[in-house]
Amino acid sequence: HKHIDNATPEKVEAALAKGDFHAEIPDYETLDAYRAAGGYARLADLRAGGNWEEVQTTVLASGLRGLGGAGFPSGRKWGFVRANAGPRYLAVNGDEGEPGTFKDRYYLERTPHLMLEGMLIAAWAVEAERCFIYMRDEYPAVLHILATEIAALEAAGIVTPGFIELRRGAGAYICGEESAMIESIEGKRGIPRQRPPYVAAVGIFDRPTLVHNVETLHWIARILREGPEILSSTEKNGRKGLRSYSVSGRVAKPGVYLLPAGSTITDIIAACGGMAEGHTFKAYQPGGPSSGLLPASMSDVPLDFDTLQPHGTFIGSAAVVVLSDKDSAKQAALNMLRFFESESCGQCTPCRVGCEKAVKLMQADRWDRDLLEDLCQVMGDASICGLGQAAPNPIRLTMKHFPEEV
Ligand code: L3W
Ligand code: SF4
Repeated sequence: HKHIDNATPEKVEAALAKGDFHAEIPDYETLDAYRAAGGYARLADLRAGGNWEEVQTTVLASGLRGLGGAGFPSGRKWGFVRANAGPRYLAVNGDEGEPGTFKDRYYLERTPHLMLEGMLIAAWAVEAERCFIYMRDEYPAVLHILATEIAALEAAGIVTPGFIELRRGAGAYICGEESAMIESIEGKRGIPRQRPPYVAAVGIFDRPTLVHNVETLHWIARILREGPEILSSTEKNGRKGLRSYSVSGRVAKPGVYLLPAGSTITDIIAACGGMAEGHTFKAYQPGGPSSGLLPASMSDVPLDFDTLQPHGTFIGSAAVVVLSDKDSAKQAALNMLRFFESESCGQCTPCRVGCEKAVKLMQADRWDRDLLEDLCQVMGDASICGLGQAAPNPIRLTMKHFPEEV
């Protein structure tokens, strides 16, 4: 980890020019090491005569759901894509732009071939003709690792040259939204499309496209190697499976923690070695700024898909940020809306104008709660994509749980 901290693109370019790039990249499992441990054997078996529906049944049995934020049952997407005539494409969403989310980077910097084998298995399952990996440009070490390992896969004859195409994002949060990502892959400005049609029917260059998040593919490879039980056998607080929480903020040891999916914030803080010295737990963001803030008093809620809906929020990509008595919930919520204002693609009025208005209203000493609620209603109801639809969450939850601050 220490090798890539603070690694800016300039720093990496300079290191590349000097020929000492290796100082910047972490030790990771190369193709040789991965194959020596049995990697790509499952892919070879499937290509030699596997049944895609059996593979789909295994993935569904694990309970795996999309780990980019929405939690759509992963195996079901394969059927939607296959229902449309080829040629079909596959896209890996590696844009990981949600503030506080760094699990995809964590896995790619350690075991990139789990994602790559998962991708090739999914590509086999839907008979995709090409795979596009859309990778966040702010992850130069990951880009280097992927470029190197894709070349190694080609040299080993596991994929034909050109079958996998590595594309760099240019730093827009909205390009992590799947249809904006597809626009960007096509070489256009990344703005979300209206749905339906879903990308499973009309995706890259209007072809049926399977879109999976990096971590989803990582688990597909593991499920097929180790069995669906690696996810389905863990149970906690009535929830099944595992969740990779990206934890930051006022904890002793921030990082990625793989814990039971039914974990509460109490469990997560404990896994991080407790609160940072001198800080008292006050509030937490359960899943990115789109999920807003919950108070410390709600520390017994399992942080999983579906469990947060009754509380007006969601787990998203499990980006947990812990706030302490030294932090202001009001300032944190304002910061979240500033982020949305800056990252709104501007295509629809409720989001473009709504985020800007919300920031102005939230800068007041006392919030105009009625007006903000009105604005939240319009943004939630009438925005085209998840950015504008979820932007009201930090406003509403802060008014509900921290009324004394606003
Ligand atoms: C075929 C249908 N396909 C749904 C597919 C759809 C997509 C997936 C989920 O948002 C969440 C959001 C953000 N036929 C289908 C179908 N699909 N119905 O299923 O779709 P959807 O629309 O529920 O969600 P989404 O647009 O993928 C993702 C939240 O995540 N979020 C997360 C950000 C995470 C990052 C990151 O860094 N990893 O940026 C941010 O807010 O609010 O709820 O594939 O096509 N009938
Ligand atoms: Fe763009 Fe915001 Fe509309 Fe999404 S909700 S399409 S980000 S303007």
